[in-house]
Amino acid sequence: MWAPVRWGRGSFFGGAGVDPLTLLVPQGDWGLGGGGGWPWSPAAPPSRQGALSPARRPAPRLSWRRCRRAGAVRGRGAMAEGPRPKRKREEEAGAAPHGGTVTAPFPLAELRLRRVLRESARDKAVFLHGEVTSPSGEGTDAVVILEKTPFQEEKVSDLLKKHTKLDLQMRNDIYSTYHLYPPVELSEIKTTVVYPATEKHLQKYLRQEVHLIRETWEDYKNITLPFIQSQSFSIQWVYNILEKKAEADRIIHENPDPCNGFVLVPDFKWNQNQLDDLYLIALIHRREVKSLRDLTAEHIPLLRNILQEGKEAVVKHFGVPGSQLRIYLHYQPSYYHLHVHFTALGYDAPGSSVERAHLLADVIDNLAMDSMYYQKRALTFALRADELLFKKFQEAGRV
Ligand code: M7G
Repeated sequence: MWAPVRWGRGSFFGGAGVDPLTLLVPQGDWGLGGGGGWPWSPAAPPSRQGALSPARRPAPRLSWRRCRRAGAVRGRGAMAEGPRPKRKREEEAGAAPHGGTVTAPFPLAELRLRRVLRESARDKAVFLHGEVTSPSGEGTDAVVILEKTPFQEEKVSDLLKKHTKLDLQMRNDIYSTYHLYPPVELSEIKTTVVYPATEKHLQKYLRQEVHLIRETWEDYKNITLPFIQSQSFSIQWVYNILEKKAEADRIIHENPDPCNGFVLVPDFKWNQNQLDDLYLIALIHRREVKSLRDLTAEHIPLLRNILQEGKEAVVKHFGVPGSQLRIYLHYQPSYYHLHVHFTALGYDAPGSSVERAHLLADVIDNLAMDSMYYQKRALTFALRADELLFKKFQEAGRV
């Protein structure tokens, strides 16, 4: 049975620490390597190797709040911060949900399918809007993402030998195609659940017409910043990682410095079974930096640490050299707590296109040339037609 647990207001799992793939995969190997095999390392799963246990991790001596004060004396760098979002104030005041441990899996069988939000033949993924029908969750929206995972080289021979059925579809001369039915342990479907899902989550996954926006610094201050402060996704899941309330055993690397430190963890999108779609995120310890727009030269040491230490950690844990990594920030991000994406160069990761991804090395160079670079230049990004931010740009006559 599953317990009626609040998994966070508007956040993915909101710190529940639940492993979403325990929902469908009996081995529960999402992100944990259990039974997954680690072909690039004969020893323990790389995600665990060398990861500092909370006990071994030196306690930060300074608070991230002191970074904010240090930043605040730098004039415009502080201005870029703006007033604190309402939600953030509520979370700090203890109003936000966090921390609780969810022990039971999500009740997938009790989900009533409302609609298919999006489906992608190329990515072999489908995004569903469902409603939990069990008495305790009656009428609560959920987003469920089902995604076929890449093949794992070391399991391919098992697939050939242990398939349960092979049905001929067609044959023509030397060519033939079949339906192969693999055994359950070789037919994993990566499943991601957002529950309870907000309207904003539903919008995020709904296929929509998109438009390019060219945002000046004035637009940012007058349109985007007020919007972020009133609307953005909860970032409780980020605080849970930073405070080791969730995903603590998945940490690949940590620099505990409250001003220039960060935590590197496997991204939600990566099941860690194969390197082809390697995806990690670095979450900074300090809390007042929302996005690229807030960055000034003051943040260069932090960004350099992420670039340098992140690359070292990835080569150490996964054997992937820095020259095969795409390391970048999103603008606009979905979550306004600065984070950096690390993806395999050969992987066409969602969000790595020119209208969204900003290479970290370029960001550092830009800031070194001009501390106010990101408070001066216009930035381009795509918005879906039904997004509130798009409507705000429309109302302001900027689209
Ligand atoms: P983003 O650029 O803010 O937005 O990136 P995007 O999701 O539109 O790309 C946030 C990144 O954090 C994404 O790559 C997410 O897959 C990842 N992410 C989101 N959540 C809620 C979690 C989580 O709970 N744990 C981990 N490890 N990654 C997450």
